[in-house]
Amino acid sequence: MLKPMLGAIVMVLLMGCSSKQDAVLNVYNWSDYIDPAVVTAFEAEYQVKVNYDTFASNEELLAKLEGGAQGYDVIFPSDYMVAIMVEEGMLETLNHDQIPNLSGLDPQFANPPYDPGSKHSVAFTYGTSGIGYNAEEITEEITSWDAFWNPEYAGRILLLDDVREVFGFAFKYLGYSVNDTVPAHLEEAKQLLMKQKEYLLKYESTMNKDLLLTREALISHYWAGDMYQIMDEDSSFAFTIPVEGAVLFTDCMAIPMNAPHKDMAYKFINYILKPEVAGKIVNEVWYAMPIPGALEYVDEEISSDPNIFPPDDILARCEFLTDLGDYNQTLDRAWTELKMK
Ligand code: N2P
Repeated sequence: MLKPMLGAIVMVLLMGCSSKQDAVLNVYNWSDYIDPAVVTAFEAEYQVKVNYDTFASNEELLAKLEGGAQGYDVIFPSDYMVAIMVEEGMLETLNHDQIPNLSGLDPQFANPPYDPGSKHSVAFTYGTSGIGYNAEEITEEITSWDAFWNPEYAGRILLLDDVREVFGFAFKYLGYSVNDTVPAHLEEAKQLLMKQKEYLLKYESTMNKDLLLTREALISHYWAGDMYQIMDEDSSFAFTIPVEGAVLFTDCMAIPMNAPHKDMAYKFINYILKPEVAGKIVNEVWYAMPIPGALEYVDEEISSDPNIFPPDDILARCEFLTDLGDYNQTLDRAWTELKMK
């Protein structure tokens, strides 16, 4: 009599333990985009194991999910990619009651054009791309995208491995919108980028830091915060948002429709929005977060930097990417041709 009862008690205890161990959250984010201490603190507070995986572009994220990846609970698509994913029915309609800290989001970011009312996404960070370079070797001040065609930098130039970012800056350089859909303009941009390949080291979005720090690369098309992470390590480097303007982005948090741990996903998103947590993240990744209450936790050096928290005059020459619908295929074809040649 006692034995089976003991057995049952042991079973219950074991199940209790294993369900604790089973508490898991699978996060899929851009690389170098969180303070690891924030993840550790979240794991401790919620008794959960966070599996953290990274991607290098919106298109990689989309392809991964379209390819049938099932396990992700929180993903970080940018603005235009949120629109694409909503259109494809890939994102959970968010229950705002489970994200009380949404109330701390800057109202401008709470109702964005790519996702009115933040129905499927929550703004995480914002910023621009631009040009990072070794200012000890390049003594002239870089102000224009034309630097990428400077033969003096031949073989040491990196461009982001990112279709929208590359055509985006090429369009800006030509005086068009980053969202241009005129085929003749695309051809013009493609020819220009084809010529640029003579000077290119490679299209790259993740190894840029190493390549710059080891001096293999001299100059890179890069996102501001990532470049500031390098500048924090080595003061030889500088960053600029070119005069012609650049891509402006809002990266977001979202829950895939088929996420296995939705409750925990909500807890994670809500946690990231806490002002003191957001402040820690900004200090680590050097990207702005649209949470006014977080500013008191952000180092003055960061919050006062116009490349990180861009003021209106810089914002005015930059542009958000939008979903181009069917034209994406035309752009993708041009991108494939460019990379293959
Ligand atoms: C973070 C990359 C930011 C991506 N490392 C810009 N959308």
